Amino acid sequence: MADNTAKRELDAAGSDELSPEVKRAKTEDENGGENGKEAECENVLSGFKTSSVLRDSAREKNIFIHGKVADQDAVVILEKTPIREDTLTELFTHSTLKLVMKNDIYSTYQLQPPPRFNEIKTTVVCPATEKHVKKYQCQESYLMEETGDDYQSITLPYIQKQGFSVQWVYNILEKKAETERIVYEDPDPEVGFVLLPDFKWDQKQVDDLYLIAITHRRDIKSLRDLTSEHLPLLQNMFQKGKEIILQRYNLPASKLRVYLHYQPSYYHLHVHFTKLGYEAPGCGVERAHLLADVIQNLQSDPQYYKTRTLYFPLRADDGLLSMFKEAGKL
Ligand code: M7G
Repeated sequence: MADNTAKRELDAAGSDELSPEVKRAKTEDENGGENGKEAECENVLSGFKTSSVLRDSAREKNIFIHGKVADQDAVVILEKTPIREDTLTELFTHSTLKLVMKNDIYSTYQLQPPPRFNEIKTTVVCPATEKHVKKYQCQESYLMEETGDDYQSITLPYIQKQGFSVQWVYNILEKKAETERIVYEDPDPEVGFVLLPDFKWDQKQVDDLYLIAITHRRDIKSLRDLTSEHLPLLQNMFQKGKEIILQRYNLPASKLRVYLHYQPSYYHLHVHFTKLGYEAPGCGVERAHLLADVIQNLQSDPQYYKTRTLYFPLRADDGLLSMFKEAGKL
């Protein structure tokens, strides 16, 4: 059972102590966007044709589907959302109960709630590339070992040619998309960043809080590019990110897991802020590097990430894995 602080509804963020930036973000949220005020839109999925199920999980209550939307390849992710404590009274009052079985003191029911409690978080990638389809497919993975030289000779040329587009990141930085979702921005071109909800988070409860901080600098692809030159940037993101999350979501730093992925999917430096206790996809030790450790490592060795052997998982059909194989590294 999660703690009470985490269970607090996001409206609790209405504290008067909010900084001007955070207040601005909250006001914008109130005008549209979160907490059930989403605007209705055309149902782009009404003609969706399923080609295959890439992955599904009864435990996680989600399904990843590959298909077509108006002849374009698409990946659709459907995910049942958590049940919120603050909706329980309404849920119990307004639902219909159907008895499934009763035995002594035990009974099970099908509870049929009003439609608003039945929302399914839906993510659509369209047009989806083959790389997107592979990203979401259930696959065996392998732990790779990459020296600094391997990065230069194998990984770097590969990601320069084959990486996912980071257009969505530039759209955020240039205020062409998700503008109303921005929680905080430090506009400084050197140490500044934009903090906003990751699209994996529906923002209905802090239990699965997930924000990303995206740097304004566009010349840092990943952990591998970091040197002590970037310490002011990393410290600024860490410090301000923690402060804003405390003010807005009432979560102290001791409740946060703040990390970078290596390898990331998108090669534009960003930091993941997730709630400790929430098993966010990709938060395992083989992929997540705590920002606190990254900062300390760079303080003790300015070239730490240029020279260290780094380990990370790759899926069986990842093109990068083939490159490592061809180079006799697997
Ligand atoms: P990553 O470590 O590069 O890759 O993180 P991962 O997706 O394999 O973890 C990128 C993060 O950005 C992920 O947590 C994504 O869920 C998130 N993300 C990706 N896209 C395309 C978007 C987007 O369009 N908007 C937002 N807000 N988040 C996104």
